[in-house]
Amino acid sequence: MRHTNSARIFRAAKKVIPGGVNSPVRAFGAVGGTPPIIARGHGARVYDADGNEYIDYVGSWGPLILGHAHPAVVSAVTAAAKRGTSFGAPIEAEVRLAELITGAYSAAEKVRLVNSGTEATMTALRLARAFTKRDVIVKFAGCYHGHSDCLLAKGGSGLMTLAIPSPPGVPKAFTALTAVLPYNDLAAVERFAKSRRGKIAAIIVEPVAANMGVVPPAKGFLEGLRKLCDRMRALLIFDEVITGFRVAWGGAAGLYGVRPDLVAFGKVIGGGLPVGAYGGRADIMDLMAPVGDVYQAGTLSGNPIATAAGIATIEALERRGTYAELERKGRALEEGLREAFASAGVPATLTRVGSLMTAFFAKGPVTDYASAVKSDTKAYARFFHGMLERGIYLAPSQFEAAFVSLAHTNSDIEDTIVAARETLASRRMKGAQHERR
Ligand code: KE4
Repeated sequence: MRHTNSARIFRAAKKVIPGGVNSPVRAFGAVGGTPPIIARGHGARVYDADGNEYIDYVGSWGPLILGHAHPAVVSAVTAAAKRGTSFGAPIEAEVRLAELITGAYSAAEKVRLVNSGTEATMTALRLARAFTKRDVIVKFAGCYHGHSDCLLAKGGSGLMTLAIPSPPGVPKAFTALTAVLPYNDLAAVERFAKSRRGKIAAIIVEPVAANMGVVPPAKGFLEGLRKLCDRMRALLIFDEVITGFRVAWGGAAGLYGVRPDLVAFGKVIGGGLPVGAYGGRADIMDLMAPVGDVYQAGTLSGNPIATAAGIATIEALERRGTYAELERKGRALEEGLREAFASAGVPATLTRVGSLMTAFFAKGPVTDYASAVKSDTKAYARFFHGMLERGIYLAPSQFEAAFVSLAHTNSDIEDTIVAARETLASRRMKGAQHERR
């Protein structure tokens, strides 16, 4: 594969953008090498500036559940743009998108649209603190809820990828109010709750963790958090920025039958355009200005273009059989990869919920941050590049998810498994095993 144009463009990027990227995980820091500059996408594929073609499992980190440049999304966005891109005034499309979200997700009696998952989780926490009149929040090591100050403590995603424990610039006073506990460890949460009686405003959790790689909730974990929040009169916040409309029509709340008090959305609800949302019980949401006094605002919140993309995406997902298809494709990829790792004798733990999955280079089981970080990230990096050379674009980090879309075909999945078999048998991986001994 030629990468001349990507190399040239990336050199230019680094002169004017820190690290040449507008989001750290894109820079290939964890896997090495120069990221291909993506020129276009179509369906399950992306094409780089040198014309190389890849089957894409990043999918813009989750939003592209329909695949790239889906006709319904492109025509909705084009038509909306012709009517004007933003008015800073109420429009019907934002009502329609809010109705689609509240119609699918019963715990969201009301929602407010914002422009990113970070804004959604940041505001949900502010709301929880205002509603409970308490300050302490609980999050879980390896979970990532965006880059707002009080949520950056021991986060996942790029913080894990780049091994940034608690980033500079965040006052200790801020993270001092954030307790970080082990994911899937209910006893640890109960112990902490006992020590902070009456002080905890909320527990925020990725109901399926996907920022330390995919780590499903242990049996009873989410139910236990729900009961504990009820007992201590704290709020349970589900961060469904990744899982919302991804793992089920009703999100992880619907899949596991646990009802949060507040929820954050992003990614899929914007269909590739900048949309986040927070929602929940109407009595809590009505504390938000202009009804109540809790403040959050946004120039482009609910804008016509982004809401058009979100509506087109969610309406396409409403079709019968969508999630059964995503489950079938996800299972086929998981089973094929598991067999490829086993026949190559490479220790791996595959985790999956629907179309969301990770292959950890670790014996496993992987149930939390401590077990996820045991993964052989050097081996992952070799696997990543072996797959990239064979036209398969995986997440450039062991601590992210692979996303299967409705655009991935059975032959895409089969080609991916063949590429995995070839990569795992290649000298490149042999080198990794040799190093490990
Ligand atoms: P954004 O602000 O990036 O829209 O959303 C933040 C966020 C909140 N909650 C969860 C569970 C998330 O996964 C995210 C963002 N996810 C990362 C990938 N794991 C976005 C990719 C990136 O940072 O470039």
